[in-house]
Amino acid sequence: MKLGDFYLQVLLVFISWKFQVNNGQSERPRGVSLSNGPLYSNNEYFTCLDGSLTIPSSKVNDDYCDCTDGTDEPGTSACPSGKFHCSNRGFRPLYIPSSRVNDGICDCCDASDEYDSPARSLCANTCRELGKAELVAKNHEAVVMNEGFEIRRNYIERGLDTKTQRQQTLEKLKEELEQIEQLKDEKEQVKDDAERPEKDAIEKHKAAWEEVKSQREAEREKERAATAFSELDKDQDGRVTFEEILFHPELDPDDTNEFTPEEAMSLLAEEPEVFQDKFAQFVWEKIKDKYSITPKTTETPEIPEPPAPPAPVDEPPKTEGAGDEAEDDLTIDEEEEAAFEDDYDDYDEDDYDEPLEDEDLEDEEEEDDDDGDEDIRRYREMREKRKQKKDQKTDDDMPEYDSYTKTLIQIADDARAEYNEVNDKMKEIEKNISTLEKEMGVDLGMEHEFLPLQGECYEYSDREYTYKLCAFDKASQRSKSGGSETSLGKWGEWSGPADNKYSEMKYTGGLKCWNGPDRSCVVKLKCGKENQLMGASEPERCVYEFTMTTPALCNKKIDLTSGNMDGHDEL
Ligand code: MAN
Repeated sequence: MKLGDFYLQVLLVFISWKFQVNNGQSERPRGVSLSNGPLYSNNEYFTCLDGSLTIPSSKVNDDYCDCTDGTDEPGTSACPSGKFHCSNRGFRPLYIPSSRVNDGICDCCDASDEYDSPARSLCANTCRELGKAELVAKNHEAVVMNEGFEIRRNYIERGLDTKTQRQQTLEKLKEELEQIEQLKDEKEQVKDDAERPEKDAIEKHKAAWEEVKSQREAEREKERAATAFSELDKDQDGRVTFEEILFHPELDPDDTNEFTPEEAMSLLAEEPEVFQDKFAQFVWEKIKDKYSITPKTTETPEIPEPPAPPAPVDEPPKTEGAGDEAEDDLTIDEEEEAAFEDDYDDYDEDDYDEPLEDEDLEDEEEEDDDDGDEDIRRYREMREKRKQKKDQKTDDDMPEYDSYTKTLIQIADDARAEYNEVNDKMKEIEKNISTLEKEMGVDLGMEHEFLPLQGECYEYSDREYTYKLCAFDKASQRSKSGGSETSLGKWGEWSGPADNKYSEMKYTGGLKCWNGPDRSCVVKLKCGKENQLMGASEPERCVYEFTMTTPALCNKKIDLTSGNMDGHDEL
């Protein structure tokens, strides 16, 4: 090679290193975009793009960083803040940090970032394939968008219809509420009017009963005083003396071991002895808490003959309706009792106050067959039941109301029932109004297009959890290994950016995270043919992110024939 040729060759390599040639049309330094090309076109000098310095043009891409903004080295990795532009013809142009230039890794699909690296031969130009794939994807998106757009149209119709319907229903409910409120007031008046006399009559009845009870109690107290007097009057001479009192150390007023005559007399109103009247008047009150009246010993009644064995088994059973009429409505227990009474008519039940002892029946048991034993046992059970029943009703139970009071109670009961019925109806209407107003209060999109999602729930499962979104209501998580649902938040608001507000929902105030915030969830929405949860993740602890597709967001109609897939908003 001649010396001249050699220099020419070196010059060409240098030029190709510094510049890129675009279709032979314009030359601009390597790593500079077409639009920035003119800024580098002066052959003598170059001014850094931030205006901070002007340098000779020969210093552009000389692998030495002069400009603080890195613009003098767009095609080398000399400037830390430099940016390399890949044209990526057939795909999308791209800026990469110039530190990635010739680093052995292919960043640009046209391989232009590895122009002077051993990896150059390994970096194929994949821009055309990527461009094609992107076109297919865009085309698919456009098809989905157009289909979703039609569905959205339908959503809008439904949304607006429902909005109108809801408004009408709300008005109707409010009218109904007004009417029922009036009716409730009327019923309340009737109830109050009925309850006043009822209350008076009941109080009167109770007061009379209290009076009777206190009279009875006074009577009993008098009897107890008389009994005590008689018991204390040891010699039965009609007087209780302090000596007789001294026989009862439990009456010692200061509860010491020594019960003195003075103390005994102090109980007898400072007298040595008292007659019954004075005892009842002054003494009994002082000692009644300490003195125990000797319980009466009741005589053991003679045990009557045990019941006769029941009728032989082969006796024909009583036919239905054969008994007297009152027996027809008896319960099983009562029937059983009545049958016994028929069998043991001769027995006076009061003679059986003491339970029969087994020994008393032994002889009988020996003689009787098994049926007889069984009957005796049942008879005793029946008698015990009756006794318990009797014990339940005592003299201290208030007697039934008189018929006038009963009528007043009945009238008030009826008025209460009518009032309650109207009141319940009113509450139901109020509840319906509140539910409806809550539903209507939700922002369902500019054209009500999100209405079909309201009240619907969607699920997504990963390996560990099943996530659930009930649109405009709540988000939750349930472990696949069991356990209860964890709230990830309740409907909060639309949280997309100002120009795309309806692209993101926010659910807040979920179950508190241990040592962390209340759980919350963001739902990122994008256009799709169906309402479907597509993913769920937890980018930060207890902060969740769902992705979801919905036709409600397919708001563009794309002309697939024009090749321009950007679409336009339908007005
Ligand atoms: C549960 C789940 C998780 C969450 C932890 C936090 O296991 O709700 O998603 O990260 O609690 O303790």
